[in-house]
Amino acid sequence: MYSQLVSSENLEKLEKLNEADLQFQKRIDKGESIENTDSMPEGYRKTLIRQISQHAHSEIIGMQPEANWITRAPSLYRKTILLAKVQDECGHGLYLYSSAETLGGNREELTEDLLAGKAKFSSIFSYPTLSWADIGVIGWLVDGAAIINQVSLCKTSYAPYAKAMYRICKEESFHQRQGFQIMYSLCRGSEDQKQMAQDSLDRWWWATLMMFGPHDKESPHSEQSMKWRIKVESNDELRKKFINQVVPQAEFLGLRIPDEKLRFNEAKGEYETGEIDWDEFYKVITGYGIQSRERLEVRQKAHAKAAWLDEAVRAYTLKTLKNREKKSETMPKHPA
Ligand code: BYC
Repeated sequence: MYSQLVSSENLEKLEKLNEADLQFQKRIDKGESIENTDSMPEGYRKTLIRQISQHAHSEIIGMQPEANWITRAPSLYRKTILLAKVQDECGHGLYLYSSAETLGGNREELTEDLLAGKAKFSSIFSYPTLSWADIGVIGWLVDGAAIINQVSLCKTSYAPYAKAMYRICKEESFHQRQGFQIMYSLCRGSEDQKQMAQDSLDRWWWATLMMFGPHDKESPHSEQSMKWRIKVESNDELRKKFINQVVPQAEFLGLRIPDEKLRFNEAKGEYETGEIDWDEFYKVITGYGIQSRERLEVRQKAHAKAAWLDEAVRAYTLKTLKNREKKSETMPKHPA
């Protein structure tokens, strides 16, 4: 029902299966990895550039909600950890832009699309961080959800993306643990601290579940992306994994999941939940989240402020290349 609200390319049109595409599919079905030098269907390349660049944008925009708390971290110890984490997220964005570039994606154009509000970034970063506990919840739940998704993506068919995911996951697991540790401290602290942790979970729970994307039957890209093994597990499968993992963690912390319908189904060995507010999800991913506009404005300002640096790097690169050329012209030629 919602698929038509989403501006996505009609992959069926792109993918008229010819012999080369069939051979490509056979490689995928055999579990082979695809390198950037291999031939690939245009739809495969475009789908990857879309997904990888959205992922990169999410890492870069995702620095903002946490960076808001660097100056307000409750101790020097927490501040240094948070600083390192925010820098890691920037690094993740850079790995991912590089990975998109291996497919012919142009980083400047991808960035322009983000700044112009044409490209998506993860829905979760349109929500505000109102208290220190939100930093705990971001690490515990947001990074926790990201790990579930990204561990699965380590097995994606496109090798440079899988390699980036592998490196990112190692850092994400540290992020998740530091978030859980913040929550643990708050939940073992005063009544006010415990209340702050509960309030934060109440505000972030449903938004975190939305990170996995629409239900499989409403996800326009899933079927083809899974055929190509760009996605290895579906949106709903990953969401379920996440819920089964974090509900016992919340119980351990002594926190209540804000879902009256949540219950453990003994027969299936998994949790059942209430329904996500999909109207809210589509509002957020079309740019109408609480802070969607503000996140973009901050990014636009930062980009404009750093324009001089881009120019300086470009001028320096040009100068270095010219010097190298001059040097090679004056070098004595090797006798034939
Ligand atoms: N938010 O057909 P579907 C992090 C869009 S960063 C926004 O299921 P697909 C962190 C989707 O893009 C974590 N948009 O799509 C960073 C598509 O739109 P278009 C970021 C969403 O691609 C800093 C449309 O809805 N992780 O953890 O097959 C600090 C239809 O959906 C969302 C990644 O990016 C959403 N939640 O599956 C801390 C992981 N969900 O392009 C932490 C990589 C869906 O048609 N990405 N959409 O306009 C993926 O795994 C997949 O792209 C998704 C969506 C599962 C997200």
